[in-house]
Amino acid sequence: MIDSKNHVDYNEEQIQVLEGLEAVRKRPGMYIGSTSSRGLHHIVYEIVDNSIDESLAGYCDKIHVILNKDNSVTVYDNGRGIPTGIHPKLKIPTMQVVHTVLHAGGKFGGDGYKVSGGLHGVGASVVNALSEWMEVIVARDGKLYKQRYERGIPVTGVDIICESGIDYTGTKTIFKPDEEIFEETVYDMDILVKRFREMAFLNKYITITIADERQEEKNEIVLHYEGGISSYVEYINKNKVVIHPEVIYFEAKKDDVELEVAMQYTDSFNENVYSYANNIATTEGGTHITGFKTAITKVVNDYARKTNQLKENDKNLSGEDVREGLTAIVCVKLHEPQFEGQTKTKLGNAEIRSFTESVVTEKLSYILEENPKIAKIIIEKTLLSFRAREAARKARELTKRKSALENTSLPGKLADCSDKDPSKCEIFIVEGDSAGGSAKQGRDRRFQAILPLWGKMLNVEKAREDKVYGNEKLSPVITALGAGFGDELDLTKLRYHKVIIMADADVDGSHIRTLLLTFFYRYMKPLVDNGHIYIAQPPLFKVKKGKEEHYVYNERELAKLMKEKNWAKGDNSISFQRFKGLGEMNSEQLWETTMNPETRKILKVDVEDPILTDEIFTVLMGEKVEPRKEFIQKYAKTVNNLDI
Ligand code: 28F
Repeated sequence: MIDSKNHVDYNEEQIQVLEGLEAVRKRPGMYIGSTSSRGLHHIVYEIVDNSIDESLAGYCDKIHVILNKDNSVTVYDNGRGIPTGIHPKLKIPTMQVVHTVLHAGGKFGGDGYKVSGGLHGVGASVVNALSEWMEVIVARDGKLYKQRYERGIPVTGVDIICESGIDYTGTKTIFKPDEEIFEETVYDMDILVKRFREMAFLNKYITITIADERQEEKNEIVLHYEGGISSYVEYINKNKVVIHPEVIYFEAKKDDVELEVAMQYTDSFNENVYSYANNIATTEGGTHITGFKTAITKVVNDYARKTNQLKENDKNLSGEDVREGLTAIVCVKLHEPQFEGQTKTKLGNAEIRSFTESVVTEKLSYILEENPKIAKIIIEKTLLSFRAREAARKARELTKRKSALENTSLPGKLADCSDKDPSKCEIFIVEGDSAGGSAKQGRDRRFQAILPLWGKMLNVEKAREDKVYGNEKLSPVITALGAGFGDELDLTKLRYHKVIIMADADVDGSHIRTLLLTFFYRYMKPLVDNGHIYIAQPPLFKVKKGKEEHYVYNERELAKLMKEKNWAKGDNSISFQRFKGLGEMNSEQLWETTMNPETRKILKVDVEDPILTDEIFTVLMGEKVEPRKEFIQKYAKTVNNLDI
């Protein structure tokens, strides 16, 4: 309320609103995870999630997202439109409540499924607080209402900007992320398309249109998959070799819980099972996944025994055998989901386990009975895996017995470090003896171990576990790390908490690096998930002018250095030494540029998007040549030293 002397005195509610916004702007990371690019994209998801909630309630099937020239974003839907009436408790329009009171977005008490973003629905008010400005336009009751906010604070009322003749309903939100908050304010279209494609797969009745209007030529993508999660499985398998043509799909609803499952086997050796609860990716799994895995293992074993493909005295197929090569999406929708785990992405509701287990048991048994051809293919695949696993176990026993006999506990080539506390130790896996040599000289032997790689490498993407045992390049790595691999992996036995891949910056170096990453990702994934894998960044150039010398790690840094020093490329008092391989550096150089923790650059390998990562390994390392060629041709223009 503003009195005559233009003095604004706030009532209790308004003070609460201001304190809320203040808190958000002071610690934005608490609400949206980070203010980096990830946070910038997260606030779009928050707004779109409100439209998705409206769709889950059954009132919206079209959502538009537009990236505007001024880096603002427009989102609009054809839902009912946010109510504009005065909120009974807060005595201000509901539309204003939703955008200014923290956590007021809890739309549906009883009847709907609250779909909330990764941080579980911080809602539109947080986005508003972190936006330089936001405008919301609601079409409802035949009228158009509009309110404008600046950094979360209303600068207009909820004004009627069109009195009548509005024959549609919906909500439109336009907002401009605040440059005072976000380090990065330029949107990446690919990131948004990937996320909204996932949303369209998970919500088959929705059409999400996303348009990039920041350039002259407009770029619009329409995302709609009436096949829902079956289309999602087909999309994930598009570069794989599937072993039965149709996706197995079933759904069930009991009381207020909905379950949907889509699954299809491929000839690959890895498992791709993804799960969601109310559209939130449950990356840590939970009761729905437990129920699903228990059920499919039981159903496949029962079917294999019933059809006599598993003999009386054969051991049971393990869960890993049954899931080898399986791509599956398990989705549940429920009221009051309990999210647990480190990143709050593990479903905790106990009743969901038995519900999922009984539905999957009943439905999958029926499908195998009705489709004996598909059933036979699946059973054969799991038996193959079972036998290979048995062979791997025997190979493992043999290796253990052999090493016990010859007590070659650590590979000969390993130059170990003296400290025995794994949390302080790091191991450099180095390609080539010359680099290995100078690395051994250059290192700090208290906490740095060196393992030079030699022999023929194995592309594990196309090999099973038993092949890994015999491989002369990989087994020294497995032995040196000490934590085993595959089902046997035990991180408590890991001897170094930093595993640093140090390979040349050339094509051969990147090939060995990719093969190692494929091995770690496919057979030691917890090592990647727990942030133990790093990539050393050797310098690309040494630039010398008189006494001054600098190491730069890529072309961009070189250009930056030349600009900062105001040096001209033509100036022949400057010498450039391009490092082809690690071996070219002496141990001293290798130590200020690549190994010394104080001055080196190492890249931690982390998997942000498991589906995309799986696709990249499948395309780059898998059986099919065509998708690899397409991938390389698509990205070739951005990579300068590529030979196809
Ligand atoms: C571009 C972003 O925010 N769409 C939304 C609705 C619809 C309702 C609603 C939203 C009332 C008090 C909770 C309408 N009619 N798109 C959007 N569409 N919020 S947000 O209600 C808010 C509730 O707080 C809506 C009847 N019930 C709900």
